Amino acid sequence: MIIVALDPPPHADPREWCSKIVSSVAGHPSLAGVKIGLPAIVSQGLGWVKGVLEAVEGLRVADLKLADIGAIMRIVIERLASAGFDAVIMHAFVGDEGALDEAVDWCRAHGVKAIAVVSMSHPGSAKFIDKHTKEMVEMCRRLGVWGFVAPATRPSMIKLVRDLAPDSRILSPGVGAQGATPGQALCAGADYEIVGRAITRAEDPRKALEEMAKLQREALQKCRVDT
Ligand code: BMP
Repeated sequence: MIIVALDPPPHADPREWCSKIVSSVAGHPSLAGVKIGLPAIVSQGLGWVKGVLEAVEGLRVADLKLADIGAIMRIVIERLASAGFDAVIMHAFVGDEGALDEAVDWCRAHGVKAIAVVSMSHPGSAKFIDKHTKEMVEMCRRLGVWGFVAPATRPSMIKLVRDLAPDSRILSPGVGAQGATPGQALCAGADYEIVGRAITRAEDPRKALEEMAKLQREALQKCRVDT
Protein backbone atom coordinates (compact mmCIF):
# COMPACT_ATOMS: atom_id res chain seq x y z
CA MET A 1 0.00 0.00 0.00
CA ILE A 2 1.20 3.46 -0.92
CA ILE A 3 0.83 6.85 0.72
CA VAL A 4 1.60 9.61 -1.76
CA ALA A 5 3.64 12.51 -0.35
CA LEU A 6 2.33 15.75 -1.85
CA ASP A 7 5.39 18.03 -1.74
CA PRO A 8 4.96 20.69 -4.43
CA PRO A 9 8.25 21.70 -6.07
CA PRO A 10 9.41 25.33 -5.59
CA HIS A 11 8.12 26.80 -8.83
CA ALA A 12 4.76 25.07 -8.96
CA ASP A 13 1.50 26.59 -7.78
CA PRO A 14 1.00 24.32 -4.73
CA ARG A 15 -2.79 24.17 -4.92
CA GLU A 16 -2.94 23.45 -8.61
CA TRP A 17 -0.09 20.96 -8.36
CA CYS A 18 -1.68 19.01 -5.46
CA SER A 19 -5.11 18.94 -7.13
CA LYS A 20 -3.58 17.65 -10.35
CA ILE A 21 -1.73 14.81 -8.61
CA VAL A 22 -4.72 13.91 -6.45
CA SER A 23 -7.09 13.76 -9.39
CA SER A 24 -4.61 11.50 -11.17
CA VAL A 25 -4.13 8.97 -8.34
CA ALA A 26 -7.52 9.14 -6.57
CA GLY A 27 -9.47 5.89 -6.50
CA HIS A 28 -6.49 3.68 -7.31
CA PRO A 29 -6.83 0.50 -5.22
CA SER A 30 -3.20 0.69 -4.02
CA LEU A 31 -3.52 4.28 -2.82
CA ALA A 32 -3.71 4.13 0.97
CA GLY A 33 -3.77 7.89 1.47
CA VAL A 34 -1.88 11.13 1.06
CA LYS A 35 0.61 13.05 3.17
CA ILE A 36 0.85 16.84 3.08
CA GLY A 37 3.69 18.64 4.81
CA LEU A 38 5.63 21.84 5.19
CA PRO A 39 6.33 22.59 1.50
CA ALA A 40 2.62 22.99 0.79
CA ILE A 41 1.38 24.28 4.15
CA VAL A 42 4.11 26.91 4.69
CA SER A 43 3.36 28.53 1.37
CA GLN A 44 -0.43 28.18 1.32
CA GLY A 45 -1.66 27.91 4.88
CA LEU A 46 -4.35 25.40 5.79
CA GLY A 47 -7.51 26.90 4.31
CA TRP A 48 -7.26 25.13 0.95
CA VAL A 49 -6.26 21.70 2.27
CA LYS A 50 -9.77 20.42 2.99
CA GLY A 51 -10.73 20.39 -0.68
CA VAL A 52 -7.65 18.34 -1.57
CA LEU A 53 -8.17 15.91 1.32
CA GLU A 54 -11.83 15.39 0.51
CA ALA A 55 -10.87 14.14 -2.92
CA VAL A 56 -8.98 11.13 -1.52
CA GLU A 57 -10.05 8.09 0.41
CA GLY A 58 -7.83 6.63 3.10
CA LEU A 59 -5.31 8.24 5.38
CA ARG A 60 -4.94 12.00 5.40
CA VAL A 61 -1.60 12.55 7.04
CA ALA A 62 -0.32 15.93 8.21
CA ASP A 63 3.45 15.88 8.21
CA LEU A 64 4.74 18.84 10.19
CA LYS A 65 6.99 16.55 12.25
CA LEU A 66 5.85 18.28 15.40
CA ALA A 67 8.49 18.67 18.11
CA ASP A 68 7.32 21.05 20.79
CA ILE A 69 5.83 21.20 24.27
CA GLY A 70 2.50 19.44 24.65
CA ALA A 71 0.39 22.60 24.92
CA ILE A 72 1.63 23.89 21.57
CA MET A 73 1.41 20.54 19.81
CA ARG A 74 -2.21 20.22 20.95
CA ILE A 75 -3.11 23.61 19.45
CA VAL A 76 -1.48 22.69 16.15
CA ILE A 77 -3.02 19.22 16.03
CA GLU A 78 -6.47 20.64 16.73
CA ARG A 79 -6.05 23.00 13.75
CA LEU A 80 -4.80 20.20 11.54
CA ALA A 81 -7.78 18.03 12.51
CA SER A 82 -10.18 20.89 11.73
CA ALA A 83 -8.57 21.20 8.32
CA GLY A 84 -9.45 17.58 7.58
CA PHE A 85 -6.36 15.60 8.56
CA ASP A 86 -6.96 12.35 10.42
CA ALA A 87 -3.34 11.48 11.18
CA VAL A 88 -0.49 13.64 12.46
CA ILE A 89 3.24 12.99 12.45
CA MET A 90 5.28 14.06 15.48
CA HIS A 91 8.86 13.52 16.60
CA ALA A 92 9.33 10.98 19.38
CA PHE A 93 12.59 12.54 20.57
CA VAL A 94 10.77 15.30 22.49
CA GLY A 95 9.94 12.70 25.13
CA ASP A 96 6.73 11.94 26.95
CA GLU A 97 6.24 14.14 30.00
CA GLY A 98 4.89 17.56 29.04
CA ALA A 99 5.12 16.85 25.33
CA LEU A 100 4.11 13.60 23.63
CA ASP A 101 1.89 12.46 26.48
CA GLU A 102 -0.36 15.50 26.02
CA ALA A 103 -0.26 15.36 22.23
CA VAL A 104 -1.03 11.64 22.04
CA ASP A 105 -3.79 11.91 24.68
CA TRP A 106 -5.45 14.65 22.65
CA CYS A 107 -5.20 12.55 19.50
CA ARG A 108 -6.70 9.50 21.19
CA ALA A 109 -9.56 11.52 22.65
CA HIS A 110 -10.40 13.06 19.27
CA GLY A 111 -9.93 10.14 16.92
CA VAL A 112 -6.72 11.43 15.35
CA LYS A 113 -4.00 8.91 14.59
CA ALA A 114 -0.72 9.85 16.28
CA ILE A 115 2.33 8.79 14.30
CA ALA A 116 5.80 9.04 15.84
CA VAL A 117 9.09 9.40 13.99
CA VAL A 118 11.59 6.97 15.53
CA SER A 119 14.13 6.75 12.73
CA MET A 120 14.60 8.70 9.49
CA SER A 121 15.52 7.84 5.93
CA HIS A 122 18.57 10.10 5.54
CA PRO A 123 22.03 8.82 6.59
CA GLY A 124 22.35 11.48 9.34
CA SER A 125 19.56 9.78 11.27
CA ALA A 126 22.21 7.35 12.53
CA LYS A 127 24.03 10.15 14.34
CA PHE A 128 21.43 10.81 17.05
CA ILE A 129 17.92 9.52 16.37
CA ASP A 130 18.72 5.90 15.58
CA LYS A 131 20.71 5.54 18.79
CA HIS A 132 17.43 5.89 20.71
CA THR A 133 14.94 4.17 18.43
CA LYS A 134 14.31 1.27 20.79
CA GLU A 135 13.57 3.51 23.80
CA MET A 136 11.43 5.82 21.70
CA VAL A 137 9.30 2.95 20.37
CA GLU A 138 8.81 1.59 23.89
CA MET A 139 7.82 5.02 25.20
CA CYS A 140 5.42 5.63 22.31
CA ARG A 141 3.77 2.25 22.75
CA ARG A 142 3.13 3.05 26.40
CA LEU A 143 1.51 6.32 25.30
CA GLY A 144 -0.65 4.53 22.74
CA VAL A 145 0.50 5.99 19.45
CA TRP A 146 -1.18 4.56 16.36
CA GLY A 147 1.91 4.25 14.21
CA PHE A 148 5.58 4.89 13.56
CA VAL A 149 7.68 6.37 10.78
CA ALA A 150 10.70 4.15 10.05
CA PRO A 151 12.90 4.30 6.95
CA ALA A 152 12.56 2.19 3.83
CA THR A 153 16.22 3.00 3.19
CA ARG A 154 17.26 0.97 6.27
CA PRO A 155 15.08 -2.15 6.55
CA SER A 156 16.90 -3.20 9.72
CA MET A 157 15.30 -0.22 11.50
CA ILE A 158 11.86 -1.29 10.29
CA LYS A 159 12.49 -4.82 11.58
CA LEU A 160 13.51 -3.40 14.94
CA VAL A 161 10.33 -1.32 15.20
CA ARG A 162 8.18 -4.24 14.04
CA ASP A 163 9.68 -6.55 16.69
CA LEU A 164 9.08 -3.99 19.42
CA ALA A 165 5.61 -2.95 18.24
CA PRO A 166 3.90 -5.89 16.58
CA ASP A 167 0.44 -4.24 16.59
CA SER A 168 1.38 -0.74 15.45
CA ARG A 169 1.32 0.61 11.93
CA ILE A 170 4.65 1.38 10.28
CA LEU A 171 4.90 4.01 7.54
CA SER A 172 8.13 3.96 5.54
CA PRO A 173 9.47 6.81 3.42
CA GLY A 174 12.51 6.64 1.18
CA VAL A 175 11.15 4.59 -1.72
CA GLY A 176 12.13 5.69 -5.21
CA ALA A 177 13.96 9.04 -5.16
CA GLN A 178 15.91 8.13 -1.98
CA GLY A 179 16.92 4.73 -3.26
CA ALA A 180 14.79 2.08 -1.55
CA THR A 181 13.02 -0.23 -3.97
CA PRO A 182 9.25 -0.72 -3.82
CA GLY A 183 8.25 -3.55 -1.49
CA GLN A 184 11.56 -3.58 0.42
CA ALA A 185 10.01 -1.87 3.45
CA LEU A 186 6.87 -4.02 3.32
CA CYS A 187 9.05 -7.12 3.34
CA ALA A 188 10.79 -5.79 6.46
CA GLY A 189 7.47 -5.33 8.26
CA ALA A 190 6.08 -1.95 7.20
CA ASP A 191 2.38 -1.49 6.45
CA TYR A 192 2.69 1.45 4.08
CA GLU A 193 5.37 2.87 1.83
CA ILE A 194 5.39 6.65 1.54
CA VAL A 195 6.31 7.72 -1.98
CA GLY A 196 6.76 11.29 -3.15
CA ARG A 197 8.78 12.29 -6.19
CA ALA A 198 8.83 8.89 -7.90
CA ILE A 199 5.08 9.30 -8.33
CA THR A 200 4.41 13.03 -8.18
CA ARG A 201 7.14 14.04 -10.63
CA ALA A 202 6.28 11.31 -13.11
CA GLU A 203 4.61 12.37 -16.31
CA ASP A 204 1.66 10.13 -15.47
CA PRO A 205 1.40 9.83 -11.65
CA ARG A 206 -1.31 7.17 -11.80
CA LYS A 207 0.80 5.01 -14.09
CA ALA A 208 3.82 5.46 -11.79
CA LEU A 209 1.65 4.47 -8.80
CA GLU A 210 0.43 1.41 -10.66
CA GLU A 211 4.00 0.41 -11.53
CA MET A 212 5.13 0.88 -7.90
CA ALA A 213 2.20 -1.21 -6.66
CA LYS A 214 3.09 -3.98 -9.11
CA LEU A 215 6.72 -3.97 -7.92
CA GLN A 216 5.48 -4.07 -4.31
CA ARG A 217 3.35 -7.13 -5.03
CA GLU A 218 6.24 -8.89 -6.76
CA ALA A 219 8.64 -8.10 -3.91
CA LEU A 220 6.12 -9.34 -1.34
CA GLN A 221 5.56 -12.58 -3.20
CA LYS A 222 9.30 -13.12 -3.37
CA CYS A 223 10.06 -12.31 0.26
CA ARG A 224 7.18 -14.48 1.46
CA VAL A 225 8.60 -17.40 -0.52
CA ASP A 226 12.12 -16.72 0.80
CA THR A 227 11.06 -16.73 4.48
P1 BMP B 1 10.34 11.33 -1.70
O1 BMP B 1 9.68 9.98 -1.99
O2 BMP B 1 10.11 12.35 -2.76
O3 BMP B 1 11.77 11.20 -1.29
O4 BMP B 1 9.55 11.95 -0.44
C1 BMP B 1 9.62 11.37 0.81
C2 BMP B 1 8.63 12.01 1.76
O5 BMP B 1 8.73 11.37 3.01
C3 BMP B 1 8.84 13.48 2.01
O6 BMP B 1 7.57 14.09 2.20
C4 BMP B 1 9.64 13.54 3.31
O7 BMP B 1 9.35 14.68 4.08
C5 BMP B 1 9.10 12.30 4.03
N1 BMP B 1 10.06 11.68 4.95
C6 BMP B 1 11.29 11.21 4.53
O8 BMP B 1 11.64 11.32 3.36
N2 BMP B 1 12.11 10.61 5.45
C7 BMP B 1 11.79 10.46 6.75
O9 BMP B 1 12.56 9.89 7.50
C8 BMP B 1 10.55 10.94 7.19
C9 BMP B 1 9.69 11.55 6.27
O10 BMP B 1 8.51 11.98 6.67
